[in-house]
Amino acid sequence: MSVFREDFLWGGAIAANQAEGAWDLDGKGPSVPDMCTNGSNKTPKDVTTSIRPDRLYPSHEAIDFYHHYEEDIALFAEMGFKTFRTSINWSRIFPTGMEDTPNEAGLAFYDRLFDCCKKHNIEPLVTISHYELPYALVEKYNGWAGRELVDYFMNYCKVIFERYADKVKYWLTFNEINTGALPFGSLLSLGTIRGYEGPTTGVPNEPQVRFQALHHQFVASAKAVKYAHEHYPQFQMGNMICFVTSYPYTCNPEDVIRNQEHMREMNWYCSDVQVRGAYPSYAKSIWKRNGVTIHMEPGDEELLQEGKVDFYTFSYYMSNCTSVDKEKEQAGGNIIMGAKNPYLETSDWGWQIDPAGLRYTLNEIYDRYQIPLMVVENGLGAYDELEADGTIRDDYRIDYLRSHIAEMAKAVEDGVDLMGYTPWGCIDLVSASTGEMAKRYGFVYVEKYDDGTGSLARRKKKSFDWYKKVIASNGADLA
Ligand code: BGP
Repeated sequence: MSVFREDFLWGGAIAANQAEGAWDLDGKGPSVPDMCTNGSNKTPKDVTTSIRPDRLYPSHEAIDFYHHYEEDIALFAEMGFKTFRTSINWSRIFPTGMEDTPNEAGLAFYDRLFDCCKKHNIEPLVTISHYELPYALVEKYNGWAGRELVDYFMNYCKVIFERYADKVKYWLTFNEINTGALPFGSLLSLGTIRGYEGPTTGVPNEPQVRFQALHHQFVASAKAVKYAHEHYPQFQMGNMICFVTSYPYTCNPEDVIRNQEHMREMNWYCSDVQVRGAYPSYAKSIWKRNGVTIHMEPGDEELLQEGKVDFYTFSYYMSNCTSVDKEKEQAGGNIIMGAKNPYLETSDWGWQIDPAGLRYTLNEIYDRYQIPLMVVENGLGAYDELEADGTIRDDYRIDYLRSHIAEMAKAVEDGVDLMGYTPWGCIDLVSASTGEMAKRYGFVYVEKYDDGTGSLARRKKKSFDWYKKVIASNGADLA
């Protein structure tokens, strides 16, 4: 018996810059990820201020989804996808972000893509900005540090809302907006890297700039939500948080307090603004800790209140622990490190695998906000082996997904209103953190390798048929 809603949105997720390729085709301008070279599990990517002919830039071809989307969407349809999460590449629509008129060829691509989804009865779920700021906005304004970006973002939103009003109903404003509260966010999320060239681990980390830039994103998100509600009542507008649940390492009250601070700064700060429409009471203590003063313009507070999202979405890969003991062994993780949890195993990339943490997280979020939730990223980045007979036996991925879906079911039984589930990288794509192809998440394997070679051929992995069965049984059959 399925515990999930009858209209549960099963699907998968990708982002334009990690999949499309065609980085300079049909009028597209360069975006921040187009300036990032490849890295690895051990070596960080570099970001350059111009394109170097001797370097490899994985987003430039990626998996060439731009030319393979029909084949790929057909594969998703075969698995029974009800929804497909992707993003629109801002610099395909406005190559520098600052033009008066949009690039028709870019708009036409997404017409074809959404029409193709429709043909297969797949509902698009569109991230408006997924780690792909036009690079010209970095050069001119230091990315979101410039308040001007609010207006440029609105120009972009108005154009895509109007163009795709009949094709897209579900929208997310900014991918993992809360990464802007962390040093990592300076690069992909905020683009506050003007003039910087070097390893992505060394991008400028100025809390004053980050938190102010994040304020601009809050205002932009609220404006977009407000505008959508006023003009397109059929739209459902969501936020998107990189949720990294953290547990106190011990029951020492000092650990518990430190963990609470960490949970607020990492996970709650941004969604409190986007869901409740105002900065939370503890925001002042975060600003103080970071030595930050936020400059607000008249009307900002009203705007935040008027632009509250309709549903809450988040990525969940792993969990962490917080300890006041600086000597505690550390574990790696998505965007942020933490103390190593002795009860959990880790992925090949050191991320701590915690399915029960997803149930806990869903309950925590729903208790706080009581609006529908959706898990829009989850999955296992792993090394896959393409065997001589062409099969990829990814049982480890099936185990990961099975245990997370089972915990989602428990959360639904706990009372959480869960709308859908789109595991990350339903087709192999470029890793956001390392630029690798070897870190694979997909149900569909892509013959593309870290050195940029590969036929780009698509192959079904073992998990493909497994996920198809999960969807067909509305999550009841996880065997
Ligand atoms: C999230 C991003 C994605 C994605 C995913 C997996 O933080 O929203 O864009 O890539 O993490 O991370 P990675 O690609 O580094 O394995």
